Amino acid sequence: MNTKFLTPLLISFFALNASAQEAKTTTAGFAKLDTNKDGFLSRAEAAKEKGLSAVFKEADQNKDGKLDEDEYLKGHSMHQRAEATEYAGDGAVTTKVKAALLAAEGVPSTKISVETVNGVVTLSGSVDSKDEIAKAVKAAKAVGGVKSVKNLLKAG
Ligand SMILES: [Ca+2]
Ligand SMILES: [Ca+2]
Repeated sequence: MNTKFLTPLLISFFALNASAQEAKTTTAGFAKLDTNKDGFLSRAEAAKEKGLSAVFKEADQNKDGKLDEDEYLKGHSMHQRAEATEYAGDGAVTTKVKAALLAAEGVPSTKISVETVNGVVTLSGSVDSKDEIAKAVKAAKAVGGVKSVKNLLKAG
């Protein structure tokens, strides 16, 4: 057999197979949410997928108050994207807070752990004095994108 002709055939076969597989997985997500099997997702059905409710109205393009499969796929990628953006935001805030602590005078930045969830920064760890805690909190609060600072730092 001439492999020169067989190889591209095989490649296209696998490519087709892979995309069919992907479509099947997303459709399975829709089928799982559509508990009454009417081919649409009501608000209550959509609520079972985390983040989908928030984009429901936007995803419901024909404004019939329910999502068909295409609308679901659109909504699904919308909230996936929104979550990814939010996550990057928190990561950036953590980086900026760490830099601010490092730059702040009288703050033992290496002893402080920084965590950010939806813009809320949590500082934890043990430092030497209450003065250091106050300075660390002040420096963190001054960082852009920080909604509030939760202080779990201990002195002693
Ligand atoms: Ca349904
Ligand atoms: Ca709709």
